[in-house]
Amino acid sequence: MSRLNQAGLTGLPADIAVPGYDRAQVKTGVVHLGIGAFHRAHQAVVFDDAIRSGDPRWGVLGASLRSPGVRDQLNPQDGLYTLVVRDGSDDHLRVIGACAGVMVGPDDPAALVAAMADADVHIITLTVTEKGYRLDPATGDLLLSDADVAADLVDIAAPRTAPGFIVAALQARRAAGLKPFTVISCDNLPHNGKRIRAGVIAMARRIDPSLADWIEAEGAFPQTMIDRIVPATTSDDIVRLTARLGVEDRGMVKAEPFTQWVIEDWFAGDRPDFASLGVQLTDAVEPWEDAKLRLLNGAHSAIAYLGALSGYEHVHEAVAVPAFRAYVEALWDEAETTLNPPPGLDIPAYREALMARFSNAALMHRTRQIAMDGSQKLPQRLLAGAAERLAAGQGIEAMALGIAAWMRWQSGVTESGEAFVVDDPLAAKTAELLAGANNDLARVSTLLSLSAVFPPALAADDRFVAAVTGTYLSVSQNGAVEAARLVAE
Ligand code: CS2
Repeated sequence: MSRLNQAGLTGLPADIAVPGYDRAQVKTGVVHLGIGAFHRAHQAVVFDDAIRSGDPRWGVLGASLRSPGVRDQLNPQDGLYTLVVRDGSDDHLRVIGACAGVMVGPDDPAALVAAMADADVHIITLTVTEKGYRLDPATGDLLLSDADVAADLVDIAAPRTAPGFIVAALQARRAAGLKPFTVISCDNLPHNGKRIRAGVIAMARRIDPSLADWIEAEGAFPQTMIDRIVPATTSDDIVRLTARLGVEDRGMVKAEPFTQWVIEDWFAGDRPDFASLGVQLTDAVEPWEDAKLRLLNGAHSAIAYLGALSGYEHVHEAVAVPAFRAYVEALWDEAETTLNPPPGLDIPAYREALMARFSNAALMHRTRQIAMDGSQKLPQRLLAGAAERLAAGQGIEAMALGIAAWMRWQSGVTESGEAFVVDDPLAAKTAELLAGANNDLARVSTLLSLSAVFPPALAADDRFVAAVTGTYLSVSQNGAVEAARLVAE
């Protein structure tokens, strides 16, 4: 089966949108670190829109910092891939042309640094997942104990980490008399811009203090809120698309219709006319970010653990269970009181839209995909809101159930007894802690000692401990569905 590529674009069925511009004229203005499905279905589409609207400066060079998988999907396809938007009726297909190709960091780190230091590059976007920032999730400090961070500090010319690549490229730009690029973090981290900035400056300071000063003074690290549900592509998705395209597209991504990008209005140099591309520019991203992390992502994580434990493979199946649906509403009732909604965000309408998004059966979003890396997600999705509610003297039963479900997930066995691999950077640590605990109370208490996840003050709060322990016992004794029903009633 031949692959999607530039030469074959004209042979695609007429109902498929293709790049209507001359790709040979497109310059690389963006380097994206961590080119997974989310970038391809979200930011790259905005850059593709920018190019379509007549500004060819915004081509994207993708980079993978770990494996060559995406390079092997996209480079044989001249960087082209299909965005499949699924709303439950017909699939809407569009071939995205913004991506010039993919480089793999570990193959030739210096080449990627050189590409990032190119004068045409104005923006670095990143989706390297929470753990890719190499920051302690609880304190936000650069993880000096991380072997790759240590290696970057010894040899920044051949970086391994995302902050390392940014520092190396900024060093090269400064030496060449260029301005810094704008670094736009697109991960679901609170204060994502501040975090990557802190990591980059902390690393730069250890390498060359004057470089750190320059980055502090001239760099721009806007905070962002990004939103689009992009489930991992399955082989079935590719087979279905092949039948539509007549060629195989191994780089395809599937997504829901909804998409949103809010960016803090802070840039070091050129950028596309974001406002005309549907991107919201604002001075205050935080209220948007909190609303999204605590409503969408908080419910996603809670429902992922509860659903996956009780055998629901996909999000839409889990939220169709009345107890889970009512529980999500109860969780939102709690989370809502911790928010300071920005003008333009109508929380009841947002909640209603979210439930409809979760119910999108065409997406087939796996609960186990969302369950990944929970130790990195819990703090911003559930713990921060719980701490704020406790400080205000409010109850946290629904939030506690989400946290307890994460704890129960660390056991690596579902309610029906199926064993699974806990996919989390702290999995070895949680397994070690749990091995020393022989009853539910001991399990909760040992997991609460994980200071990289639970801020010590919260873990020591009797109300927090009581709520998490109570809901954990309920999940363990009643099962996830009944535990959710009890919390929601
Ligand atoms: C999900 C997110 O996998 C997860 O943790 O909660 O990827 C979610 O789909 C996106 O943040 C939606 O914008």
